[in-house]
Formats: sequence, C-alpha cells, structure tokens
Amino acid sequence: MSGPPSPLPHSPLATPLEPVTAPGVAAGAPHAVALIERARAQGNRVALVDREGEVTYRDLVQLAERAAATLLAGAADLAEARVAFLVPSGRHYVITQWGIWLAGGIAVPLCVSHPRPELEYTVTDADASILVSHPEYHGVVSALASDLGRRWVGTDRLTATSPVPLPPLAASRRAMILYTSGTTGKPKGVVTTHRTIQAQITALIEAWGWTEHDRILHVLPLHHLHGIINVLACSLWAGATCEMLPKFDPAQVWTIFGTRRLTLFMAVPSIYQRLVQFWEESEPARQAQMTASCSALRLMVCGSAALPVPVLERWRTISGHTLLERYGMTEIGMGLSNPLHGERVPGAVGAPLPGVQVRLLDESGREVADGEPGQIEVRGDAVFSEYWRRPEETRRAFNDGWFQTGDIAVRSKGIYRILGRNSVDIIKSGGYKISALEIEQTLLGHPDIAECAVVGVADMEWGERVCAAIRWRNRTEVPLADLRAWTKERLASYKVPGRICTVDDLPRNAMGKVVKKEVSKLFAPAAGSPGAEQCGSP
Ligand code: MLC
Ligand code: AMP
Repeated sequence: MSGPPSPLPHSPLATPLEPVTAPGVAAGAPHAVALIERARAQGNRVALVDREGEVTYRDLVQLAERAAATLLAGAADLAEARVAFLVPSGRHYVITQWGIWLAGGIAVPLCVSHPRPELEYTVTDADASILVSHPEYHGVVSALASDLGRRWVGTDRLTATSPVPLPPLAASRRAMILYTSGTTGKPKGVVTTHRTIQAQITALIEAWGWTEHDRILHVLPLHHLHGIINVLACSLWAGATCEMLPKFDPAQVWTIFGTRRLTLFMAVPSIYQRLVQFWEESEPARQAQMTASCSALRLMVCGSAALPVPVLERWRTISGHTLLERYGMTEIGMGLSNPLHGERVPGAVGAPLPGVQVRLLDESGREVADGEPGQIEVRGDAVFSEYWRRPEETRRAFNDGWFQTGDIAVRSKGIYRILGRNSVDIIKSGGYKISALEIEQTLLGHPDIAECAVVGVADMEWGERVCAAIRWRNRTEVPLADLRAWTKERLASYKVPGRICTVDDLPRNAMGKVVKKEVSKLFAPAAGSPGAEQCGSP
C-alpha cells in the first residue's frame, strides 16, 4: 500500500472542461487528458488492485506513456485512428486505454466474452487500424488482425518503447466509441469526446461525493459505460482505489466485502439479485458476517436496468443499505439519480444530475405535465456527439439539440420514474441492451429456421429474458441446446435465446406485421397450456 491519503485538494470540478492544449507537449509534461493529468498528481497512491497486485497512479501514467509511444510507432499523432482492444479487467486495460488517448487515438473496447463474428463486426464498423490484445486473447485477435490486414500489438509488448513526445489534444477530440444495440439491428458506435467523458465523470464525482479516500470493487464488463465511466474512470478521477475482478462471482464479492475496506459498490440489478441469492443460501453465522461486512461501505449504487422494489427491499434487510438507483444510457452518461443524502424513493430514479437537462415530451412533441408519461429527452455536455459514421441515425436521434432516449418516464415533484421503452425491439437482460432484430437476423441464417420473432420476457433474475418464437422449415425442430450452441458461435452469449417456442405461424396483424405482444404471451407463465408446453427452457 502507499502511504496515507495525499493532501491533494479534491474539488470535484477543479479541472476546467476545456484543457490547455500547448503544441508539442512532451511526455511527462502536463498533458491534455484531464483524467490522466489528475492521475499524475496522485504519485504513489494505489490506483488499482488486480490479479497481479497493486499498481500506483505514477506507474499507470508512466506505462500509459510508453504504450502511447508503441502505438505511435514513430508517428506524431494517431489523429483519431481507432484502436480496438481486447483486454480483461485490470491494469492492462487502463494502460491500453490511456495509451490510446495519449497517442491521440480513439479507444474502442471489445468484449472479452464475444465470439469472433461480434469482434469482427466491431473492428470493421469502427474501422480500427490497430488491434491490441492481452495474451489471453492473442489467438483470436492476431488472427483477426491478419485476416483484416490490421496492425496487431500485444499488451505484453505495449510498454516496451521509451516515451516520446506526445501530441497536443483538444477537449473536442473524439476519445471513445462504445457499441450499443438499437432498434435497427446491428450495434451502433456511440462516439464521445474527451470533453464528453469529463462531463460524464464530474457529474458523478459531485453527485455521489467521490473522494480519494474511496475504495470501490469493480465487477462489471469493460465494454460498456457503467463499468468504464461510473466505476473505473470516476475512481481514477477521484484518486481513489479500484479493485478489479475479471468477472463477477458472488462468493468472491461477499469475501471481498468482508476482508477489504471498501467504501463503494456499483452494479446492475441482476448482480444484486445474485448476491441476495448467495446470502439466502448461506448458513446463519455466515449470513451475519456478510451483513456486518456491508456496514463499512458508504454507498451502494444500482442501475443499467430497472431495480425491482422487492430486490431493493431485500437488499436493505440484508445489507442495511438503501440502494441508490440511477438512470443512464451509453449516449448520455448518467442522467437521473436518487440523492446521496436525502430520501431515495423505491422504484424511482431521482432527479437530473449536475449539468444534465431533462424534459419529458408526449407523442405530439409537447412537454407533459407532472404525472403524465412522456419520452425522456436529455441535453448537456455529457451527451454523445454522434453515432460513428451514421449521420442519418445521429440526425434522427436528436430533437432540436435534445437527445431522444426512447425511454418513457413520469415526473412528480421533480422525481422521475421510468415506465418502459417506446420500442418492443429493445431488450434489457442483466443490464445488457439487446436488439431483438439483430437476434432475429442471426437466427434466420440457421438452415432450419423459416421465420422467427424475438421478444424480451419479464424475468426475476435477468429483468428480461431473450425468448424466440420459431417456425421451423419442414418442421425440423432443433433442440434448444443445439440452437443455443449454434447462436453462441455468432452472437454474445447474453443475446442467445434462453427459451424458444415452436409455432405454426407467427401472430400477425391485418397488415401482416408480427405482433410482438402476442409473441410475448407464448412465453407467459401460464404453463400447462398446450402452446406453452412446446416452449423449451435451458
Ligand atoms: C450472462 N448470461 C446471460 C446474461 N449474462 N443471460 C442473459 N442475460 C445476461 N445479461 C448467461 C450466459 O450466456 C451463460 O449462459 C450464463 O448466463 C452464465 O454466464 P456468465 O458469463 O457466467 O454469467 P455471469 O458472469 O453470471 O453474468 C451475469 C452478469 C452479467 C449479471 C454479471 O450479465 C453482467 O455483467 N451484466 C452487466 C452488463 C452491464 O454492465 N451493463 C451496463 C450497460 S451500460 P450459458 O448457456 O453459457 O451457461 C448502461 C447504461 C447505464 O446500461 O445506465 O448503466
Ligand atoms: P445502454 O444502451 O446499454 O446504455 O442502456 C441504457 C438503457 O438502460 C436506458 O435507455 C434504459 O432503458 C435502461 N436503464 C438504465 N438505467 C435504468 C434504470 N435505473 N431503470 C430503468 N431502466 C434503466
């Protein structure tokens, strides 16, 4: 461990949004990525704890500068070249991300559990010219780089180059592309600049009272906003310590709650649900220990999907914490949050965060009165700038400068409640946003599938579960396990249907359009009915 907490002043918004951009900034000299500049000032404090042990802020910055030198390979500036990286949770992830930023590139994180077709789609859509992988993923990434004719660098060689002068960066430079599912099939790249990322971070630093004394446990995937910004970047911005687990494991999380002095924990509802389940299956003495271990934490946050009130209540009984539920989206960062101090309303997501403007509009485009449902629209520095190379979709996503989230909410006394989404084709499972259309398009590539319709069905564990109604070609039914195996070769495992239902015809309206509400009914718990019996569970 490093010494006692540094006396650094931590005014959350101390760094101005527009950083200084001196030309020809040398390695080691002040640089324009505010997050990295703040890290530099933290010196020997512990930034991360991972499988390899502790790493200080000083080491992180120095290693990132060497990574930048390797990525630059003699060039002066990556000039927003996309660098896709497949690196597990831990120091190498941060070194790679920061190295890309310092070299002037755009970071495109890849998902460690994605099969090759998903990785290939992201790399080609982002048009990444450099691929970086951790040795655990060298096989798939080096093959991809070779097949696509891209440069490939391993994290084992990334920090082997001596520092070089780094390019000046403006806050308006693009910094990251995160892929998110939409209503149009394949995922779209959400582009954020350094300024956007900084605004997303500082809103949370202020709202949730982050300081350098915080210590957070990181269990989330690092190809999505929640894990990247809310947990990792906020922790590093604050000068706190982030303990990174490569994968969520309830037993390990409970052990860490009991053995480390954590102050913060953030996760999706399915993770809290799993922690509840583990607690409930434990012996009474162990339960008492687990409950006691939560008292050291100052805040537990939940989001990315609706937190069921019974889970909030059960968690309160078990841990003594009222989860702080908040609402966000890849395109906007965090928008609404229950308060750090003051009443947290079960089933509600609170009020707009600092710097975030929120309004609710009805279908005719008029702002709704309190108590009436409307679509959430958001404006502010934390909102993304564009969908990567999709100008038309970007244009359609905004309404006079306000981003249209597609989420429906109601406001009462300044407090918002999320009611649902305006599209049945978006599924939220375990906090992942999933496109029903993307799954349908993939399933239609199966030789035995003639027609299909994918829906999200309410589920206690996952929030929603991916379910598919299928009309088989020539009545050749494929067992669920085989279909799942086939689909997993093509799509992320969390997109693979958990249940399927054989139909003779898909329910359609007079126009011939599939009626998804009727499809969902095929999976309703009214098991025992002849239709439902045909549906398989894993
Ligand atoms: C895993 N599985 C899922 C799933 N995750 N099934 C449905 N939905 C999911 N989300 C399946 C796998 O396919 C596998 O099936 C089995 O569960 C076990 O896989 P696993 O990898 O061991 O699961 P586990 O690690 O336990 O994952 C569960 C989880 C994970 C909850 C930890 O889903 C997760 O990390 N979710 C967080 C997603 C996230 O960060 N979203 C934020 C988006 S940003 P099989 O058949 O192989 O056994 C955002 C903005 C905001 O939303 O507001 O934050
Ligand atoms: P993503 O596109 O993966 O960033 O997911 C963003 C979506 O997650 C939002 O548009 C909401 O639909 C959903 N979401 C996030 N937080 C919450 C919450 N607290 N309650 C309900 N839905 C949420």
